Formats: sequence, structure tokens, C-alpha cells
Amino acid sequence: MSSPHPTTLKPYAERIELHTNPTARRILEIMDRKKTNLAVSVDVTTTKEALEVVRRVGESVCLVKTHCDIIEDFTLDFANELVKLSKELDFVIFEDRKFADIGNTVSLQYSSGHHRISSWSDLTNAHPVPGPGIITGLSQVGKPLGRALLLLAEMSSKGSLATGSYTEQTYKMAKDAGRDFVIGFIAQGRVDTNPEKGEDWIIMSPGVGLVSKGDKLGQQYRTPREVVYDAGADVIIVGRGIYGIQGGEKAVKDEAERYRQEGWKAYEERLARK
Ligand code: S5P
Repeated sequence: MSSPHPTTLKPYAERIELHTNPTARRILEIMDRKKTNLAVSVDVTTTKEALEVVRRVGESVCLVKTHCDIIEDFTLDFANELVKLSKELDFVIFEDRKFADIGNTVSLQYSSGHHRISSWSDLTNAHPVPGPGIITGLSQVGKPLGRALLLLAEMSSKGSLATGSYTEQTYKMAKDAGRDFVIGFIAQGRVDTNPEKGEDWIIMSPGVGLVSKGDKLGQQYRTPREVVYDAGADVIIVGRGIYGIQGGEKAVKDEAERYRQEGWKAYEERLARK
């Protein structure tokens, strides 16, 4: 058996000092303080439902992930309410925008338009496919605001093209950019192979479910233990497994807590491998 990835042997708290980006530091601080590596993806289509889910899961999560373009009645008032809740309930806001264009276009998509993402979202993500200009374009907007970026190095969906040398080159692109704005990856496991001393990336993995193994559109699920213990990811991202649970308000809250406990147990077990 190969030895565990060095980052997976370090407590989240000890990794804070390895980051200069304020959002990265805040994520790790919250994870340690609230004992949670759970991010909930709130993929509902009205502001009312979205805020309800956030209020139910807020205490159990380190991050709330949004897709603002699926919310029919999105306004900046909604975004302000989300920011208020993120302070009250202590979580980071991650707009899963998956930017994928040239630097100039993404900087406008990030700062402007109906959603003004950079004004309310602490963290966002981008596909590396256009090349490093996408990082430069987004960082011009986000870095002065203390925001952070994840690169999509792999995807959870069946048949994804983000594998092999694409994934390796994504890691290289992030390293070349430096860690003051790019703080990690969306990936299925540790894509930061052979990290140097002091190098630390936050890996967030979607495609997590305790019950279902997938959906009819190519999504594939693994358990929190497979993601955190076996694959060494830092944050589990759960959508339908939590907000889609039947049984009303309390069921959603309880299910978030169940995932939090599963994710945290897997993290504690991975630390104990030392
Ligand atoms: O590879 C990926 C990357 C992302 S960000 N696979 C994903 O599923 N996602 C997102 O995670 C996806 O857009 C959705 O918002 C969430 C997974 O939702 P679930 O309902 O399948 O848990």
C-alpha cells in the first residue's frame, strides 16, 4: 500500500498557517471550529427555498454552495441575506459558477451582470480549459476583495474528459499561478502529487451520497468515507442527498448532521493513520 498523502495527515487547524489567502484561512478555521468538512450544495430554484435550506443546514456546514443562475427570483437582496446568514451561522459562500472563458470575459462575468458574483461570493471555481488567462482575469476582480478560486481538475460525472494529463496540467497551472488566489481544486481525490514542504491545497469533492450510487444523468456518488479517508479530499459536497431528503424541515437538518458526522469521523480516522 502506498503511504498516505502528507496533507491528509495534517489537522485542518495546522494547515491554516500554510495559507495567505483570507478565504482559505477562513475555510480551515471554520472547519476546525465547527468540526465539519461538509459543504451543502443548495441547488433549488427559488430564493425562499434556498434560504430555508441554508437556515436548516447552516450549523452543520463549513460552506454553502450556490448556482445563482438557477434561482428564478435572484436579487442582490437575496445575496445580502445569504451573506448575513454566512456571518450568523459561520460558513463560507461558494458560487459554483464554473467559469470557462477568456480572461477578459470571465472578469466581466464575475464582477458584473445581474448576479455580481464577486460582490457576495467568497469562493468560486473555473475550468482550466482556456489556459492561465482565466486565473489572471478572475484574480484581478477577486483578489483585492480577498476572494478565492478553485480549479476543476476532475469531475464526478461519468465520461468526464478531465482526467490524466488534463488533471496534471491543471495542478501545474495552479502551482504556476501561486496560492494567493487559487487555493485548491474540485477533484475526486489528491491531485496535488508530491507537494513541496509548506505547499497546501484544499480539495473539495462533489458526487457524495450515503444512499444513492448515482442519477440518470451521469452523476456518480461515493460515501463520505470513500471521499475523505480513501481518496484524501478535504471537503465533501452534498446536494440532493441533503436538501432532497423527504420528511420536511427536521429531516433536512438531521441529514446534514448525519453527513457532517460521517465526514468528520472519516477525517479523524485518516489523521489517526500516522
Ligand atoms: O464534478 C463535479 C463538480 C461539481 S462543482 N460534479 C458535481 O456534481 N458538481 C456540483 O456538485 C454540481 O453542479 C452540483 O451542484 C453538486 C452535486 O449535487 P448532487 O445533488 O449530485 O449532490
